[in-house]
Amino acid sequence: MLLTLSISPAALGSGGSAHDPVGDPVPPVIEPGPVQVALTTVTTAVTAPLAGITAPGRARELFIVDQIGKLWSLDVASGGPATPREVLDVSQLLVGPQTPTDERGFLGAAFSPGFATDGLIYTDTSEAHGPADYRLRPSNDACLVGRPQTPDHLDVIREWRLATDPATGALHLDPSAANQGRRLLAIEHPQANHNAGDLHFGPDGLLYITDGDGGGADDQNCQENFDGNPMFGHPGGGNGQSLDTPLGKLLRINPRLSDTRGTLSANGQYRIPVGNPFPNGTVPEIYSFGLRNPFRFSFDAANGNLWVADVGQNDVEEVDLVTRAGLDFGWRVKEGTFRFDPDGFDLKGAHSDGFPFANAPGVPAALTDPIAQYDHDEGTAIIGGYVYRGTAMPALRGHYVFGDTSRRLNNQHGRLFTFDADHRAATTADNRISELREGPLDAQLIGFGQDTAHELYALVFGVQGPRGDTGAVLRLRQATP
Ligand SMILES: [Ca+2]
Ligand SMILES: [Ca+2]
Ligand SMILES: [Ca+2]
Repeated sequence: MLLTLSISPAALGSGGSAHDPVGDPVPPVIEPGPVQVALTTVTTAVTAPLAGITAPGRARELFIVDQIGKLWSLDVASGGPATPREVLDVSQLLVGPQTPTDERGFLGAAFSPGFATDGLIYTDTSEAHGPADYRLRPSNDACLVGRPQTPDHLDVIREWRLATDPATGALHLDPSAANQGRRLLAIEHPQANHNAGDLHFGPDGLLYITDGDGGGADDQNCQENFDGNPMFGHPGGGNGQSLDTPLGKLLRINPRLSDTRGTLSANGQYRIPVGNPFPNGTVPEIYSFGLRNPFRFSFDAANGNLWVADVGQNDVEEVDLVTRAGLDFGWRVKEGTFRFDPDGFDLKGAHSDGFPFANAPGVPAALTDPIAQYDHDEGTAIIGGYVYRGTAMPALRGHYVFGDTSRRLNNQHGRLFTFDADHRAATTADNRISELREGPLDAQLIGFGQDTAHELYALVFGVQGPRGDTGAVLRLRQATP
C-alpha cells in the first residue's frame, strides 16, 4: 500500500512529486522530564569542542577534540574549572573551518586501547583534495555533462604517537616516533557538509568511524547545491544505500598491522576485521549503511551497545542502535520511520526539496528503524551523547543522554534530551524523549564528553561557531532528586 502512488494534484510542483508531505511527523512535544540537570563551566578556553574522550592510563583527564585542529587535555578529576593544555595540533592539515557554519575540520579522535604502552591516537581531519583511497563514484546524469566534479575535500584518518613529558607528566607528540601522522585512509567528499567523522574503539578493540553521505542535501545529484551548481557525487539512489562508497556509512577497521587477523586493506595501511559484513565488496570497511550524517556515536560503557545519532534532512532526527553488522538504517529511502521522497515541490531558494511522506514503521523490512526520533518542531540537528553510567546523576543511570544543536537554525537554543535506554520499548514511537534542562542553553550544542568516571559534559559554542571564541565545556550534574 505504501508503494502505491496516489496522485495529489495539489502536491505536484515542478519537482513532480506524487506524495503529500507529513505536516507534523512526530506530534508529541518534548517536555521537561522528572530529572533536570544543572551545568557548571569547566572551561571557556576552547573554540569548537566536538568530542570529549579518555585515554587508557590517564584517569584524571578529559581530552577535547577542537574543530580548529587542537586536542586539549583537561584535568577534570577535581570537579571544578580546568585549564586546557595542548596535546596535539593538526590545524596545518585542515581546509576548514572557514565560516561559522563550516562542518569541516578536526572532527574526531580515539586513543588506542593499548595507549598505555603503544602511545597511539587516531584522528579524523578534513584535508585538501588530493590522492585518495576512495574516489567519488562517477555520475552520468545529464545535468553534469561538461561540468567539473571536483571533490570539496578529503576525509582522512591518521595515526600519531604521543609520549609523556617526564618532568610535567603532560602528553605531547613523541619526537622520537617515525611516521607521525601515518595516513590510514582518505575518502573524497563531494561537498563541504555531512562529514560525521566520529571515532571510537569498540569493546572488540577495533576502530569504528562514521562518515556522512557526502553533503549537499537529499543525497541526490543535480539539484542546486549551496554554491549554485548542480549536486554531484551522489549518483543513482544516493550514497547511503550504495555499498560501493564509504559515504553514508559506519566503518570498522583494525589499525594494528601487527595483528594478523583479518585481511590487509587495499592500501596496506590497516586490516579489514574478521566479521565485517561485506568482506568481498568494493568497500570491505563497511559495518553499517543507510546513514546520512552520523555525526556523533558512542559505546555504552556497561554493555558495549553501539548508539548512533543520525542527523536528519528537514524533518526527522533519529537515534539508531547498531545491534549487529550489516544493518541498513534507511537513508535516503527513509528519514526516521518515514518514507522519504527526494524529489519534492518546487521550493524556490531551497537546497532540499525532499520530505517525509508516510509513516512506515518496520517497512520495508530490510531497513532498520531508529530506537527514538523527534522532528524539527523540536530542533535542527541531533547531537549524539552517551548512555549514562556514572554516579553523580543516579536518576539518569541507563538513560541515553543526547541533545539538539539548536531549536531553530543557529538560534543558540541548544537542548538536552534523554530517554530510558535500559528499559526501551520495541517500537520507535513508544520511546518518548524528555528534556533534561528547561529553557535555552544560550549556546549551540555540538558534542558530548564522557570522562573516566563516566560523568558527562555538554560541549557548546555560540553563534560565531568554529570561527569564534565562544566554545565551552560544561559539566552535567543532577539538579533534581
Ligand atoms: Ca512535532
Ligand atoms: Ca534512518
Ligand atoms: Ca531533492
